[in-house]
Amino acid sequence: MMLSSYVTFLLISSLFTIIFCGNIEHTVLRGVPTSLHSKYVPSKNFSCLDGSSTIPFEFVNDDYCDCRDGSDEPGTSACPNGQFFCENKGYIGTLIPSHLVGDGVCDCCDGSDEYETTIVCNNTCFELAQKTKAEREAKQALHEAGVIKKKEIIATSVVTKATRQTRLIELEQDLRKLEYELKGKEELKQQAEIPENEAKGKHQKLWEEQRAVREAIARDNQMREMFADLDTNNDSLVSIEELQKHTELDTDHENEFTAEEVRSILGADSVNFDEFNVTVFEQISNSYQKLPQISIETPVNQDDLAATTEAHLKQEEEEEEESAAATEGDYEEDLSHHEASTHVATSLDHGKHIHDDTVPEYDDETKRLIETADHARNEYNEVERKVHDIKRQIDDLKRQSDVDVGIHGEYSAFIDQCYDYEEREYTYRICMFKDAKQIPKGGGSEVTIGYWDSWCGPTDNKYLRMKYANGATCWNGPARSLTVTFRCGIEHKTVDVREPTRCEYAMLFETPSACDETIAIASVHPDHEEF
Ligand SMILES: *[C@@H]1O[C@H](CO)[C@@H](O)[C@H](O)[C@H]1NC(C)=O
Ligand SMILES: *[C@@H]1O[C@H](CO)[C@@H](O)[C@H](O)[C@H]1NC(C)=O
Ligand SMILES: *[C@@H]1O[C@H](CO)[C@@H](O)[C@H](O)[C@H]1NC(C)=O
Ligand SMILES: *[C@@H]1O[C@H](CO)[C@@H](O)[C@H](O)[C@H]1NC(C)=O
Ligand SMILES: [Ca+2]
Ligand SMILES: [Ca+2]
Ligand SMILES: [Ca+2]
Repeated sequence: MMLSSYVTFLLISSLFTIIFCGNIEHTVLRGVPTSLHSKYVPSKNFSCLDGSSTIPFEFVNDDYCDCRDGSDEPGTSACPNGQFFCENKGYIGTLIPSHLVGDGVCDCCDGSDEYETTIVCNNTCFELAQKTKAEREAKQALHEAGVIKKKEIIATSVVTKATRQTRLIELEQDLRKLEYELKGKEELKQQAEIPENEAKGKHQKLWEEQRAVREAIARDNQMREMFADLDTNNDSLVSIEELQKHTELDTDHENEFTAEEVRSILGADSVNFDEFNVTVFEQISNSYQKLPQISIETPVNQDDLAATTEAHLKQEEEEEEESAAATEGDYEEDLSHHEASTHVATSLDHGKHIHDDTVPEYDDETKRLIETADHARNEYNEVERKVHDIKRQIDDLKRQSDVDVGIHGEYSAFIDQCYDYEEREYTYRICMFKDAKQIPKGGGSEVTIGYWDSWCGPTDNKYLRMKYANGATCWNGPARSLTVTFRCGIEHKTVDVREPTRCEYAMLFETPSACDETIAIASVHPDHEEF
């Protein structure tokens, strides 16, 4: 582990700066990096590399720590902070902490850290070099193949972008035309609707007037009949005694229907026809019930009365149904009409049709006007639908061209694409530049783990990562979010999903779009073949 991390460090930082010399056999210079040989001159006193002190050269590598920075003991483990240089001939020279020198474990691939121990280290530098080379070549091959695909994506992106632009211009022209057409259609619609509304209004008003007349007549008939019924002694007056028989008019059902209560309805001891019409009828018409004929002469017990009334009502309902069936051809049957009529029928026969609310059929002229207006409306709606459709297309195109698909459009293949990743418990679905979801495999509701937010790679490689934020809130926690990291691959595919911190998901995604031209080109660079 230690070795490989140093290898990496040196690969990155000083691949070209390390000069390899073939024959450093001076044990005094053991562990000294080649680049620092000029500082270690046996004929001179040694100055610690940090300048803290100067010591005789014999103190270098004498297994006693003299310099604060450990620079006098590169070849021993005397200084805790010393650094030993493995020459690693055939591979890459590396620095290791000097406490690893002579610890019985081979840390340098050339075994030079164990020169004093009895351990014989196998020199693995050659194999390491082979392995590293193979790995690097594989990586280069991958990037090479990926870059070919990436270039195709970029080429397609250029074409798509141009097509999109052309289409956008076309659509915007179409939209202007259609909006102009729509304006015309709207005017036509309004023009057609004016006479239509007038005719409909006229028709409605006429019908309402007729209905009002019909209702007034019905009311008068009811009222007249009720007065005649009530005036049992035919003296053209309704007296307290006459009304008192109608106990159904008693509003508080606790006590009897007293003379006082009846007087308060009549407003006097008796009322004539006109007074009845103006002051009494409205008060009692809803509750009033005709007394059965026998009840006038002989008092009857309550049960009989109830039974008679019930039979009477039933008969009325039946009659009502018959009459409704009979009028079906003239009026559209509807529920409210039927209910209203039945209700009225409980008070008086003549009330049957006063709440009939069905508007009669329009006359031919009105029908023609409605037809014309309908036609104008349909034409308007048709154009309006087209306008909506074009606007939606324009929005889609604009949305697509607004997406940041990389400097050269290398991520353009992601537009409107979704990718699934199957895991044991969940399917993770990422819809690029839109959202990411976690879908339970055993059923249950899917959870949005983030909505497209931004590219969030480091400043020198912004397109390395993307962020999906503001997902569904965790129970008792923050909103879910997802970071996608891209790496070079031949296909677009998710290769790993994790939740390293609660509610913060991490996805690793392979795509040719992330392949690197410089790595691909490096394979033909001869300098890299040597160590
Ligand atoms: C080394 O340093 C000592 C005293 O610190 C001095 O006497 C000696 O001359 C120096 N030797 C060299 C080679 O400079
Ligand atoms: C060196 O390699 C041989 C066989 O290849 C192995 O038996 C031996 O243990 C190795 N020595 C060390 C120190 O790893
Ligand atoms: C009142 O007149 C009606 C018919 O007009 C009649 O049937 C009834 O018997 C008369 N009642 C009395 C009490 O005269
Ligand atoms: C009853 O009174 C109304 C006014 O409230 C009136 O229009 C109607 O003609 C009167 N009916 C009779 C039959 O007098
Ligand atoms: Ca020393
Ligand atoms: Ca060691
Ligand atoms: Ca009377």
